[in-house]
Amino acid sequence: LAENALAALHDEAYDRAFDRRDLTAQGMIFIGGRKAQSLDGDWNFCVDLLDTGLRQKWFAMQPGDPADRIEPWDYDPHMGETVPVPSNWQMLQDRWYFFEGGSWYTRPLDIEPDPDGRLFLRIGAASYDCKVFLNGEYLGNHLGASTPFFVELTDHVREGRNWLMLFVDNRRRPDRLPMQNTDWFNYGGIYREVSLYRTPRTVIRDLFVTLAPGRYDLIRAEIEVEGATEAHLRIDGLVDRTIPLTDGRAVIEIPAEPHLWSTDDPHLYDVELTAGPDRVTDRVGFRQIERRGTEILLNGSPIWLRGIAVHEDDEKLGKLTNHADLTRRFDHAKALNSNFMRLAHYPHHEDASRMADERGILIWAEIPVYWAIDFANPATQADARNQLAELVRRDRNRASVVIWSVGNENPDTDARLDFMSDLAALARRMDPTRLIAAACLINHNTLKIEDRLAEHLDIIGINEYYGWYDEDFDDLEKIGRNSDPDRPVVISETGADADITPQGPKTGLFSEAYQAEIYRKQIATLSKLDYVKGMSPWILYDFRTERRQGIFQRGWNRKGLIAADKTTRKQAFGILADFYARRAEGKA
Ligand code: GCB
Repeated sequence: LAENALAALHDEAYDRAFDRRDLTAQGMIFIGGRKAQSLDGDWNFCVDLLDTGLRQKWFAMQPGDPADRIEPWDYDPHMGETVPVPSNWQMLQDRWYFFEGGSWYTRPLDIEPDPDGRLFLRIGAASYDCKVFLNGEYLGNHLGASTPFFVELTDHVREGRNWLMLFVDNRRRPDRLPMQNTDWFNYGGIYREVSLYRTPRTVIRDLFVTLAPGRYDLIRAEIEVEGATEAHLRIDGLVDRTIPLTDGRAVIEIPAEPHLWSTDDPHLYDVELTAGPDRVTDRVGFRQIERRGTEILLNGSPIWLRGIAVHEDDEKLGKLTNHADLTRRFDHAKALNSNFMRLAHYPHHEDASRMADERGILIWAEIPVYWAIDFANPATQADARNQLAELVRRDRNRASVVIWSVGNENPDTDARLDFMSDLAALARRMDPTRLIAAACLINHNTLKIEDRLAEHLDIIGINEYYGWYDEDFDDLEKIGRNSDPDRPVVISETGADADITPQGPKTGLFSEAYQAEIYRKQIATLSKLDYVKGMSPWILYDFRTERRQGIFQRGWNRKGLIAADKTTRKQAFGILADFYARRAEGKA
């Protein structure tokens, strides 16, 4: 072992052996209504900055009594320190706060035999690169910090005790999404639920139900089943029909006039699909979201998006999401008189869009194509495409999700245009029923909204910080006048930091009063622009970020309307809430 390990230290091919990138959207199964066995709880844990575990093959170590060993082990995966899953290691121990690297999670898995069934492991999210091992066997590798992935264990488990090991690596790299440079905290670890699903041999892989584009009398269903020639679709009081499958697939349109889902009346239907012995369910709303010229239409009527941006971030929990945190978030959005939320800058927990479905809040969902990522790198592109595909497949039954966003503030190069227009096309192919957006660019020389990507989008997102990074507020008025976009603009970000702790200033930059003033001026200027069809100011809560170490920031971006305690509202909260109340009544 020692010799192998030494040789491996000099063998790059050895590292590449673990770079299969094969846990992708293709391996997804539909999980709605399935019974899951939770694998959450304590897992054995060890940080491994030097990747010793891969080279010493920790994943192949057999559990046993240390006293019986003939050589020393640097780590014992089967005993020792444990951490709770889900969690971010940064939130567990001070000494792990800035740790970026690989770490090992191990737990036993006791399996009862089921010759007629299949077994799938689902990992809700692991940041960023996750390699999966079972009983020493390498089963594959997933990239991307915020989307779920599946590993079929059927042919790999043995009866009785198995050992599951995950190597999770959050190192920032130039070819990742985002790359090294970002403005949110690089949380690591397995931070969403891990579950086991037992299915029959026949497996429903996918079910996408929606209104057919442009129609209110036609439901469109896309179905993918492995091992069946027909499936039966039921939608409460609307549809009850057996659908033939060709090669396990069907795309079908069925006459039906559903009661529409809207922000005022978020009506959901029970949906059930059976295929042989397999069965899944979902709760689905039906609505149209379209754009016409510079208008955004919800169920045919113009709508103005009264939004707020949010990160997945918490003082104590890190990137972990739970029901209480989501409930508070949506309560705050309602208190702002919002009808719209931007889930920045990566796919949030799936429960966020589920709650949005129930509470009637429209959602902008996005992938972390953020700033100057490695647009010319085909591996980066494959990673982005896969994250988009995983997000779309996970959430495309959510009526609340009206926008897929393919990027944020990316430099206008040819490589970026190819990369992002390809993502826009992929999103449209996978889902012809939603609008495509990105946070686009302003030409600061001509003072005009100008971005070659815009023609590939339905909505031009604009992040602008006039009064903050761009001091000359008059420029915003000029940009407003100089621009003449042919499609709707949503101000996807605007704002200013306010440190309301006792250390914070009382006036000027970083004061609460200054932030409030910026909101007043932004609202006054933006509400005069006809083509601006909504905004999602930056941001609901202060959030943790390594890049902000100024005296008023101290490790936090303080542009929140609410402080990091998620309780204390800053003045700007009320200003935005008043504006949205007037907007909602058609008075602003
Ligand atoms: C932006 C970015 C966002 C940052 C924000 C800021 O334009 O999109 O991720 O956090 O500005 O506060 O600078």
